Amino acid sequence: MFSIPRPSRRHLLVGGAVGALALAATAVLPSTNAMAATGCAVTYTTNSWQGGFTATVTVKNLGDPVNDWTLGFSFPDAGQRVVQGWSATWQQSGSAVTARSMSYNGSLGTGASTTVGFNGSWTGANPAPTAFTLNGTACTGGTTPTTPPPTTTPPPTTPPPTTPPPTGTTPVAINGQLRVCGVNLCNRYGRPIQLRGMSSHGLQWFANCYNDASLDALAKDWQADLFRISMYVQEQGYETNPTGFTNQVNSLVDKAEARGLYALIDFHTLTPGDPMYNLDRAKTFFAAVSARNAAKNNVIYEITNEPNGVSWSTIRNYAEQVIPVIRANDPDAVVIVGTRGWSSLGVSEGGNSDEIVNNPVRADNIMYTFHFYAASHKDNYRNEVQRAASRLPLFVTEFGTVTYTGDGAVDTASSTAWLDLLDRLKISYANWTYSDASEGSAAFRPGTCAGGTYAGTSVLTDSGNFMRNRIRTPDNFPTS
Ligand code: IDC
Repeated sequence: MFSIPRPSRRHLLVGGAVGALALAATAVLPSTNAMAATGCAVTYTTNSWQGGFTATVTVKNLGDPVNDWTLGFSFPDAGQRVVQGWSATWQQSGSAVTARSMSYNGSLGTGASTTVGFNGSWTGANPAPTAFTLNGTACTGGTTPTTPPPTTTPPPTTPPPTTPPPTGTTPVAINGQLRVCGVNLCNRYGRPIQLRGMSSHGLQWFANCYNDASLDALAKDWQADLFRISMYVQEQGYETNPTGFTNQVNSLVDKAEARGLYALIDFHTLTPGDPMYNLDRAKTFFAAVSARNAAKNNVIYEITNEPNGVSWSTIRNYAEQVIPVIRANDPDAVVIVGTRGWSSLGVSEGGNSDEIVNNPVRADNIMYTFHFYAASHKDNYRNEVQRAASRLPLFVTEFGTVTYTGDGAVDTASSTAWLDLLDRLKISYANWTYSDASEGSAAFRPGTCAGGTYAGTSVLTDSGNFMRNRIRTPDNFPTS
């Protein structure tokens, strides 16, 4: 059978002309020999724009199972370069490129496939490579060293899909394990998606708001994709009872999983603003939650909420110590790193995103946090997000429709401008808060959580109504 070119992907949100290339070079023939069988099929797809591209490479093992693998190919044009890869160790020498498997995707059974990718640059032209090898064997189809493949079997007319179609309709059932590709958050089809959801308030204060009924309402009535679990570290939070808060977070991860919601585990540092103050606690906490939740595909880790009063290099140093702790247990999960000035990309402390672009965290599959409060943060912040979004993967893990105090009236005009921007850029978000706190940012009226009814609009504040209307619109997640 022959695989067909995959459809061209959505373009990245980067200025300039967008082109798409798709290539599939395979001749897949059944193996009939028990001797060491080799063979492979590769699909290489790019989103390309002037000077840059993102490549998604799916490798299918048609031979005997392997425990690790090296993919090889050559760029046809001398100006093509791998800039930053993911899900493999990428190297380039001249035009020859290799991608070595990671510990978590090295084992590939017969017929199994895995997807890796990279951001690249090009100068003259950006043609797709035409020949690939897997552990030295050309990826032209299933072959055995000694027996020629039978030629009598007619090929089926359609190839099996590389990624099976979803078996459910929840956000996690459709999108599966997420990963960062280029500046986007991508689903298991390698397509950019936006997750829209709500943040809890501090678990130490509002535990009674997070239960089966409230999470049912979030998943079914609000049609949300995401639940942010905001675990304060200070203010009577984690530091006072590490085991208790760790268990509480884990149980909410399970409740999110049961409803097909992504769970964003927020290590909610706020005061003091230096994340290093909590470094040891962060390592202990993330070692525990990443080990416990490694097998799940709905978990995203947010390692520090709002660093403030510290340099970007300190935040980066913190990230480069905490991320390996998570990766050791849960190598494929997306990790989100807070930014300077209360996660304002530096803007609230007189900086901007250049400090991150010039000095990024040395880890792959990560995103950077941006927070805003719509009544306080307006055009200059929106402009910076728009500018940064073509260069950095951004995730709005928290925002309010009100002022930065968390209180006051909904600023409908500014909130609408913000969410329209995030929708257009496919930037995921969580709104502060899914709680009945006596403050304008809370979605529920005071006393709602004691009452136990969460669905519908009668329990909602102005902010809750505004957010439910935004979040309930269809996601239209891509499924191929
Ligand atoms: C606020 C809560 C408020 C609480 C205060 C201090 O709404 O009830 O007393 O924290 O813990 C943030 C923070 C978030 C803030 C929120 C609103 O991440 O913890 O919550 N905010 O002030 N950054 C900007 C605004």
